[in-house]
Order: sequence, then structure tokens, then C-alpha cells
Amino acid sequence: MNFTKVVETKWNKSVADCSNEELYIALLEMVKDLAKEKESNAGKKKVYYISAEFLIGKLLSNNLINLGVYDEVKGILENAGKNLAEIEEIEMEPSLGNGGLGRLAACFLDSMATLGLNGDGVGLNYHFGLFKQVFDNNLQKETPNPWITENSWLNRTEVCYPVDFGGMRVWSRMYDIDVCGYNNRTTKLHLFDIESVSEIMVDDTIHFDKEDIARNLTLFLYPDDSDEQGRLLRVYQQYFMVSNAAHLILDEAVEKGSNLYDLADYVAIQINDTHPSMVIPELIRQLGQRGMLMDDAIAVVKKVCAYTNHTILAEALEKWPLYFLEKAVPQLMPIIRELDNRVRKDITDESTYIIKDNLVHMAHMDIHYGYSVNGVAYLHTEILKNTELNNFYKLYPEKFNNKTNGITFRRWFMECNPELSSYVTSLIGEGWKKDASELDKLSTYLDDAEVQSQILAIKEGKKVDLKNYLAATQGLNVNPESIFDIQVKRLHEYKRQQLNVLYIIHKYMEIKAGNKPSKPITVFFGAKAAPAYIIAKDIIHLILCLQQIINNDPDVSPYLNVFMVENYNVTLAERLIPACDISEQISLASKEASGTGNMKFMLNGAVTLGTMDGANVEIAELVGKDNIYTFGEDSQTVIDRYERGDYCSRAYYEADPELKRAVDFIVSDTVMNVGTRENLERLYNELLNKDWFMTFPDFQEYVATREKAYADYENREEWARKMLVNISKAGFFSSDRTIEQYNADIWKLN
Ligand code: 26V
Repeated sequence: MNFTKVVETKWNKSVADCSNEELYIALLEMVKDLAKEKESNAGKKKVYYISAEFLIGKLLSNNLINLGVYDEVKGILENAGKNLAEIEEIEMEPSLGNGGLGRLAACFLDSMATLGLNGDGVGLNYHFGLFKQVFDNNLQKETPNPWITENSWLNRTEVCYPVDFGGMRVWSRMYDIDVCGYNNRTTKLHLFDIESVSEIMVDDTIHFDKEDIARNLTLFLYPDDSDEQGRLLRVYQQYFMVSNAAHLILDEAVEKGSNLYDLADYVAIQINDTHPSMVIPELIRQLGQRGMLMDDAIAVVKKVCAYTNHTILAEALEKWPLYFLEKAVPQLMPIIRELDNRVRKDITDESTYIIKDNLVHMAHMDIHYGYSVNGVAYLHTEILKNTELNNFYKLYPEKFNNKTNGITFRRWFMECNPELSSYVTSLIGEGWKKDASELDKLSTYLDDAEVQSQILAIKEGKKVDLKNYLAATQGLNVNPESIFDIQVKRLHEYKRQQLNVLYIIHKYMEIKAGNKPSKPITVFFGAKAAPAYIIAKDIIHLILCLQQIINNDPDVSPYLNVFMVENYNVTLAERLIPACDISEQISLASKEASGTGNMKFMLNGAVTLGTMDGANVEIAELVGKDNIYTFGEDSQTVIDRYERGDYCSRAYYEADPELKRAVDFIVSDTVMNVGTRENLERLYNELLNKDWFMTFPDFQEYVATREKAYADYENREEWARKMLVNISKAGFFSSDRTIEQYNADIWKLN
């Protein structure tokens, strides 16, 4: 397809005469047509990856790359005096996920398409993605984040199903997004919507009438669940998602010749965390409607459903009150009770029952009635087996398996860092694009002075790019000559942005006292806090206050700067990650299931500063101790400490004057002058009296390790070597590898 011709046919003028908007629309239409021409992955058996989130990010560049026309299109635009990067700005980012879980689902679709696996995604067509974050008076405010414009990636289909709720029926419609594999075929992301959805319910806030289900069902990703109506709406959303999925799955299987008793020959369903867990009783219900007996339907479902666990945080393991389900989905209740009764009949361990204390434990249903349970990194799976889900592991050891997460190198290397990825290609050839383990060939260049200096020069260039981007889009003034130390991820206490903050305060005070670092440091944060998560928002408030204080202090700002970028999303991640020197992965050991940002940073030549948690453990193993900075108590120490329940943060505070000085600063006049007393005092008290995620015991080692990293940074050759080791060992974290393992061990397609 010839882009110049496409433009001329569409707009009746040359590329040079078109506006960026016109070029964007022409590109979108061309890419959609190109994707339609590609062969779709096929086969007798198909995996349905059901997920409440698909954080796909912008698709234009990604699709141009995967379709193999990126360079050609970029060249045509450049010749006409146009800039692809500017055209990309027109695309609205579909922020259809909160963080790692949703981004993982998007990377998996890319890998399934690329590997030619017959797998589709199934989710919801939220009209507004995760809220748009704005800072106002050093506080986070949330505003709606629309992404569906007249010209979008969605293709309307004729697939519609009735979905019944207690006392109400809605009609669905399926929209598809073509997912382009790299130089290969396509697969589909099916997003279900309600026909009766009403965007006019949304004003310029994220508040809306949560009870008008027939109009609001697909309006927002995860409506605020701080109140009961919000939580109930989530149940409606989840059932709507899985009821449509079950219809689609059964229709497609029957179409291919399944008699439904042999469904497992045609279908595997991956349940992405517990949000789609109701697919189990819903499939049983629909199989019943199609004439199958309960015993047979249960047997079929047990061979079809597989569950992925993404967190051990108790508050994130969904348990729905019985009366919620009775109200929203009464037709499922007899089935869920039957599933629970069968467990009660066979199993004595009450802790594994599905219904307890009038709550339905979704993960328990998945584990009893699925054939596979997987964690998302080695350590995480070990903790599931030995601690969190040990009672289940004892019942079904054969169901448990690990699938260490991965990332797609198309988006997180080729697209976001063409400079580095094409330089790597010039050294070791193209093979890594299809077999990421070939990155290991870089090992021969670790001590090559020319390669080292090129790698450093590319990093400098990406830092300048980021500086320019943040100046243009957020009005920030970044020093590209400084060390870029970056922590970007959802704001959560277990991820411990507050520990990073304590270091910053400590460093600020050291600089004030005359201990200046030899190389300036810029610390970047990017994070959204759940709208109802008070302490997380207090941490954002403190970071923004520190940004104001430090960046405006002439004694300190030449040496230390702090920037919290506004509205961190996939698009910003693509700018920040390639520019990073030090990747902060400092969760409390045992709490971060895997992390995937850690992998993206490593691939782009950042060195990790982290705890032995999640996939950091595997990164450390791969790169060796000289090429990562680890610190902090290990997961077993932490688990034991929780078990004993004897952690007392105040004791650490009293015993460590430097820690005390940093914590006290939170409520000092300096901060109070730019901040809000209520937020700052609440955070101070939380740390001093609770510190549930144990930042204080790790503080001194964190400070020392971070100082060591900054000191090592001075030796540029040694640092370049560390960068090269990290890039060369990142191949393991390709989502192609992860997906091949899911297929080999769980889905068994082909
Ligand atoms: C959910 C919730 C919901 C309610 C309150 C607090 C809370 C805290 C955490 C979560 C996490 C939900 C699951 C999730 O996103 N897990 C992430 O999955 C990634 C992909 O496997 C993994 O890399 C991250 O470590 C893990 O946190």
C-alpha cells in the first residue's frame, strides 16, 4: 500500500498540504486496512485471555512497526516536511488499565499475534480510561480520560448478546481491535460494550450516577470502589464481561464443530486475576442452557479454565458479599452454592471454601475449578505455594506453576528506543527481534571502548529528548547533564515511593549541610493514586511539595532536582524509560508479584536499584551482583515479621537520628509553608505509628546503596559495561518467551 496515494485519494491533496489531523486519519485508515489484509491466527483450539484491563497505549507507531511500514511512512512524511512524532500526539491514549496487570495483557496480545498463536483478548470497551491526573495546589485531582474519537481503532461488529441481571436485561455489542503481530499475522482484542451506554452522564469530573447500570456499565474503568455502589457496579461490569465472553466462546466452538463435551479440545480460558472469575459459574450456566447436565458442565469447565494470580495483597483478593451477587446475578447463585457444596463435601480444610462469612472468595473458586494456577515470577509463585496459597498447594500441587512475566520488545525497545535498538542490531544482527535470547550476543562487546561510548552517547541523547519533551508538554526544566533516577509505577505504599522520598529529604539536608554530590541528580516520579486511597494521595502531595521546595532552593537545585510528571501513562513511560540511568524497584520484599517496569528499564540500559522482590530476583540472578544494586530485608524476614506482628516503626525512628531528621522534616515549617497540614500530618503519623510496609528497617541500607550507585556512575566505562550487561541479559524477559511457556504448559494450542 502506498501512503502517498492513500492520502491523495482520501483528501484530494498531497501529503505536504495536509494538516497533521488529516494525516493521522489517513494513517489510521491505512493501518486498519493493512491489518485486515493480514491473515488472522487460526486453528482448532483457541485461548481466550479474559481481562478487565488491556492497557494497550497508543497504537499508531506500534502498528506501523509491526506491519513493517514504519520507516517507509516516516520517510514519506519527512520528505513532505511532516513529523510522525507530532502526528502521534493527535492519537488519544486508550488508558484501559491501572498498571502492570493491564499492560501485561497488552504485551501478551502482541506476542500471541507475533508467535502466530490462536488467541484473542476479551474485555470491556470502557469509554473513559483510568482518570486523567492533574496537579492542583500540590494535590492530585482526577478528571475524565476519554479516548474514543470519531476515528478510532475500534471496529464495530454485528455480534450482540442479551445479558441478564437481577431484574434487568441489557444488550451488548462487540467491538474489535486488530492486534498486529510483528511481521506476522493478527489476532483480535474483543471489547464488549452496552448498546445503551450514555456518555452524557459524565461531566468534567469522574463522578456519575452509579446506579443507572443500563447507561453507565461501560463508562469507566474500575469505577471508584470506595463506596458500595461503586463496588456493586464492578460486579455488574465483571458479569457483563464474562457472560459475553462465554457466549462468544461457546458460539465459536460450536461453529468449529465442538459438541461442547469436547470443549477443552477447542478452548482454553485464561482468567487474568479474579476479575473474570465469574466465567466459571457462567459457563456452567450457559452449558446448562444448551442442554448439558451440571456434572458434565463442571467437568468441562475444569478442563478449560486456568487462573493467573497477580498479587498476594489480601485487600486485592476479591471477595464479594453474597447479597451483591444475589442482587446483580441471582442466576449464578445456585451454581456458586453448588460449587461450594462440592468442595465442602470433598475437602476438610475450611480455609479453602468458596463461601465463608457470607463472602464469595473468587480466587478459591478459580483454584478448585480451574486446571492451572500460576504466579507471575519465580519468587511470587514460591510464596503462593509455600505461604499465601499453601492450603491449596497441598490439595493440588500439580495445578501450580510459574510464568515469569515479560514485555514486548516491539513497543519497549524498537518503538521507544529506535536509536539503541538499531545500534544493537548493527552489532549483533536482526535475530533478537524474533528470538530475544540473542541479545546475549552483546556479551562480546562488554569491554569494547567504542561500543561503550556509543551506548553512553545514545543514553545522553535520550535524556535530552526527555528534557525537551517535558519542557514542551509539562513546562518542566530538567538538567540533562544530571543522573536520571526514576521511579514510575502506580502509587502504592507497598511499592514504597515514600522510601524514595525519605532518601530525597535526607539528601536535601546533606546538601544543605554542605555535602554536595559530585554529579547532579534528578529524581523523577510518575504515579497515579487511586482516587480514594488517602495515604497514596498524601505521598503525592509530599513529593510535589518537595519538588517545589528543592527545585527553587538555590543552595540545592544545582545538585538535586525532583519532578513528579503529571498523568503518568504508557506514552510517558515510552519517553522516560529510555532516558533512565537508575531504575527504582524498591517494593517491600514479598509484596511486588513481579513488576514489569523493571524489565523495560533494564532492556533500555538502566541499572536497577532494588529489593530482592518479584522479578528483581531473576534480574539479579541474570546480571550478577556487580550489575544491580540490591538492598533491604529479604522476603522471608519480612514474612516472619508480619507473622510475629511485632514491627514497631517508632523504635527505628528513635534509634536513628538521620531517619528521625528525615521523617520530622515532613511536618517542618519548610514543608508546611508550601503544603497542607492535614495531608502532611496524616502521612507523618502513618509512618511513625504504623509504616505497614516497613520502610524504616530498610532506610539506612537504601541510602548507602543509592550512594554507592551514584559513586559508581562516575566511572563511565564501568557504568557503560553495567548497562551492556543489563541489555544483553534482558532477552529472558521478552513476553514471547512468557507466552511460549503459557502455551507449552497451560494452553497447548496447535
Ligand atoms: C489491586 C488492588 C485493588 C484494591 C486495593 C489495593 C490493590 C492493590 C494492588 C492491586 C493489584 C492488582 C493486581 C495487579 O495489578 N498486579 C500486578 O500484576 C503485574 C503483572 O503480573 C505484576 O507485574 C505486578 O507486580 C503486580 O502488582
